[in-house]
Amino acid sequence: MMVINLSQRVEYLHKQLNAHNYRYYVLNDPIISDAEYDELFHELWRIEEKNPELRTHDSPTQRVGSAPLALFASVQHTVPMLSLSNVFNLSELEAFEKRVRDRLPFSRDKVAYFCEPKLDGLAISLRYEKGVFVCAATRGDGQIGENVTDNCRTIRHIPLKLLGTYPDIVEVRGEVYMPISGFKQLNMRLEEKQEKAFANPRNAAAGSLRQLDSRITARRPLAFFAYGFGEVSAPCALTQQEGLDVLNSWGFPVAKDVFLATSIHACQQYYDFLQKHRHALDYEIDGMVIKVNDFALQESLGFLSRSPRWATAYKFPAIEVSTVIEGVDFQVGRTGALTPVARLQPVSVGGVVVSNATLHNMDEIERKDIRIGDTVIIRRAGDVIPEIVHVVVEKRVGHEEKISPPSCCPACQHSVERVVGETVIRCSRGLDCIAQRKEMLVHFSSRRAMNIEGLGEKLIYQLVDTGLVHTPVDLYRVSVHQLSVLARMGEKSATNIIDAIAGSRSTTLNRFVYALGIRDVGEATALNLAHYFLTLDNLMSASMEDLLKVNDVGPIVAHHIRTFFDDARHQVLVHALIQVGIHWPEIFKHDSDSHIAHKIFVLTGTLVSMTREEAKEKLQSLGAVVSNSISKKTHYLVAGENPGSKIQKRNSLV
Ligand code: 3BD
Repeated sequence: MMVINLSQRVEYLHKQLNAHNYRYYVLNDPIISDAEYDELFHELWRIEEKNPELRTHDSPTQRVGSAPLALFASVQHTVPMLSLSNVFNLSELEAFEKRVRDRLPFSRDKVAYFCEPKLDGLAISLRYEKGVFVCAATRGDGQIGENVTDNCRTIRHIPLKLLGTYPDIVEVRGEVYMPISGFKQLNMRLEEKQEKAFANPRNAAAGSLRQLDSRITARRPLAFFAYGFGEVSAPCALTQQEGLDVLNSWGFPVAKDVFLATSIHACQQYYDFLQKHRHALDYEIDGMVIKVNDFALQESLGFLSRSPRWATAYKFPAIEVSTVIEGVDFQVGRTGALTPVARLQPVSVGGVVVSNATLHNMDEIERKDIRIGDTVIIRRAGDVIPEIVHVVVEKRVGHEEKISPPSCCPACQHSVERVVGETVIRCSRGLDCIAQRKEMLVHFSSRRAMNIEGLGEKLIYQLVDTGLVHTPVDLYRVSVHQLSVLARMGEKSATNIIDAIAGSRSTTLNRFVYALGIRDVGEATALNLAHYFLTLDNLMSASMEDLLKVNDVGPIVAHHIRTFFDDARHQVLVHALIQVGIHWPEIFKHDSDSHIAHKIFVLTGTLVSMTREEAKEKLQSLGAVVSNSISKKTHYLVAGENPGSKIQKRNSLV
């Protein structure tokens, strides 16, 4: 019975290696030498070489990466990955706390806040089924991310098998980052090989994680720390503090520099402390995350759009440096607005080379008295576009030039207009301006509009520049051959994009209205318009009076909608789009005694005949409200396969 002995030995080696891994990477306190570890590792390796049937995905030997992928698959997060609101000073922090208190169902003397350093890495979700690591996904847009399982398997800080006791399904949320020491070594290595170094640890972490070849990821010094839960098949903790202890007991590193504050002023003190000591840490932090500690209170606070009301990021002040303005360009946006952008002498701001800064509009230029040739202080906060804080007037030598508003559109040379009372300068040629056409197409194809996957900004610019595409209608006439020649891409990739364009014909009225890019008509307004008017014809022929009856539509938005549909070019465009086959399901008038109108639905699990997003759109078209989280107000819970924790929650509510 040789095989049974071997598999017992394999099991023993797994346990030993996992335990030593945990002591080394999580506790930072190894109890055996590297050589002893290597010996165990190689014993396992040799057994697996000779007996490949004993090599499992969660084996400690499977951390070296595997053959490159063609592309990352998408993963839909069963529980969305949220965003965090920001505060920048004590008074904003106090306002956050006031909102928390005002919303709590009963007044409390004390709300405890859990403070964590905010690591500057990449948010990620790790899924474990029966304790075995099965999937890792990037945050993406919070709903859909990329499958980076192979890459994450190479990160030693991520357990392949959970320790202790755990529910059948757990998703662990955390941040993949690169320690500063590892980042410096990596850059030295890259420079020796005359390869391009990374600007900062965050970029290095992103560049290393998003490698199609996970063998490259395996050689990068990535690390991980856990800060929360996604889908769980059973509740795991009652507070954030307890949650981190649980995560740690399963084998995850968690931040050590945390603090349980019993007042917002204690939060402020800890923030000051972190800011003072941030340079002593081996990882970059860009602020502190503050979370209401009690999970039950979190639950009752809920969310505001995509951010929890129970947490916020208290950001450190942005980095400021000085540079010189070499010139000003005007960029044309989708609605024709010309935005001045300063061309800067390139300068490194916190490791990132900056050569542009937005100037917002002419009023901003006048208010700050910004001139070409001026020395200015610029600021970059997180990932946002750098801004000019102020001019260093003492550095003026007298040759600085005032910036004059453009008299014509830089893209189409047509004259521009500035409406009295508005600060924005516009090119009013709409679809006849090449720049606006490009931006309209980018918006039209975007994920939340017609959702044409693979048709990005660069490709759209190429299609317009070569004259192949003028309006969205032309997209539906491009052939695989044209696309593959133009973009020098393979037949397969071109076919995928053409298929995506063709598939976008089947949509919803609200997506279509949003995709048209009417000024100030965002997703929410488009949905309200669709629900109110039910058909495109009704919307197109609606009077100002009718439009004003729609939820959230005021005189300005109503005017933009009317102006848009009064434009003969837009009427031609809309009809041509219907002609090429764009269609959507009919929306039924929701009479008030319909079963579905105004009812609150929550969807969970895998549905059989459609995706959750499709089901959501269908329900919305019938007048239902679809919510992400279940509460006492929920009318219907639609549960597919593997429904997860929402079912239990429901059972606890009925
Ligand atoms: C950290 C959301 C909540 C669970 C939502 C409260 C926004 C990045 O150290 N907690 C942390 C850290 C990030 C977090 C939450 N706790 N969300 C947290 C976070 N200690 N970095 N984030 N994220 C993660 C994000 N990422 C990319 C684009 C937009 N938002």
